[in-house]
Amino acid sequence: PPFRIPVQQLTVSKMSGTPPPVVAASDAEVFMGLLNQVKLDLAEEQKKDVQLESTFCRLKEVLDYNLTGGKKNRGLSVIASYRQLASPSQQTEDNITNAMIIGLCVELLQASLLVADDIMDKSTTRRGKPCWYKNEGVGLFAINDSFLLKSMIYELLKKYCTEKPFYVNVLELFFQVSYKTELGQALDLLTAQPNKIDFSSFTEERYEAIAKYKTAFYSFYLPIAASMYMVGIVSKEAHASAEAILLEMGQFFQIQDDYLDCFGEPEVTGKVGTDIEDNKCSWLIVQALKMVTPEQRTLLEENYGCQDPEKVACVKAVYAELNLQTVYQQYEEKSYARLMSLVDHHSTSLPKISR
Ligand code: DMA
Ligand code: MG
Ligand code: MG
Ligand code: MG
Repeated sequence: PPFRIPVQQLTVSKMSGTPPPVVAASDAEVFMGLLNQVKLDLAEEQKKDVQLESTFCRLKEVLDYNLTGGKKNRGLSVIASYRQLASPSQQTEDNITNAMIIGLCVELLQASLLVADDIMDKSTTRRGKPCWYKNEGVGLFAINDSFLLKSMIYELLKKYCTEKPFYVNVLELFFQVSYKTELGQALDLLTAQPNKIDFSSFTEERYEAIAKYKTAFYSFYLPIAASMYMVGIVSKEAHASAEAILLEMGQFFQIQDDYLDCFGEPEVTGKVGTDIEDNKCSWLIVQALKMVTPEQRTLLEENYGCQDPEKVACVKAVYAELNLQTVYQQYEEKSYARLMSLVDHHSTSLPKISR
């Protein structure tokens, strides 16, 4: 059959309208069960060197704190897309478990990135709890915890997947995608230097590059590409085709994230926004700069990128004057429709894949 981009697990959804179809509720449970398995593996590991006992205990805490409470969209995407891509003979329990392990690896990458991102963004809450580094006795210790979370990916892959034909492809995928994300985070930070308001760098092109590298590769391309490799789809064309549309979804997702940073409710998003304070090249400021009067631009220049809540309120007041919420809603409608038509287009035009 022609290779169809697995549409079911797409995690982009409009903020209005019906939610996207979800994966089986039991997947999330099995997923958490796997996390327990990983902790048991660590307990085994720990026996090999008594000196590391306290380190492994702590690592289990790091895992518990940072792998729970999220939506797990990225990890569950691996499992859902595996189910759609695998042939009936590939749908064995062993293979599905493998997909879950890779899904857990994607969640580990996400956890590692978020722990570091929250330090760099000076955020306070994540998934409705204090950011990991904000916890008593953690602080900059969290930097090493982020490294450990990432190393866990490779430990897991080694332990459960070395013998699999997809091992090297999936390994390289994680390396490549991590590198792209780190480049994206670097660009995000370079474009948001503290105490240096320079709106001339806040262009659409810069915005798109930041969103693509820091978010789209790891959140959208990675989960689907991993399951493509697992079922044996290795052709460059098939991956390029999937990548094109998945990166666009990633962009949509980051624009929504930027919108929610300012207009979302922390009770719903689980995090308090920091983009205005952090001088970020957010979608909102890029749109605002396209519409402002010279007076409004001056106001933004004087108030953007400061911790002072009054200054933040002043930026938000300019956003309100510019009706940015409506601008966003219009973008969302247009972009959602475009994505759905892209899915239609790509899912029928892709070449047949011989497995
Ligand atoms: C997130 O960008 C990107 C990565 C790689 C974690 P962000 O700082 O806007 O994310 P969040 O709003 O979740 O802090
Ligand atoms: Mg952040
Ligand atoms: Mg960030
Ligand atoms: Mg954000």
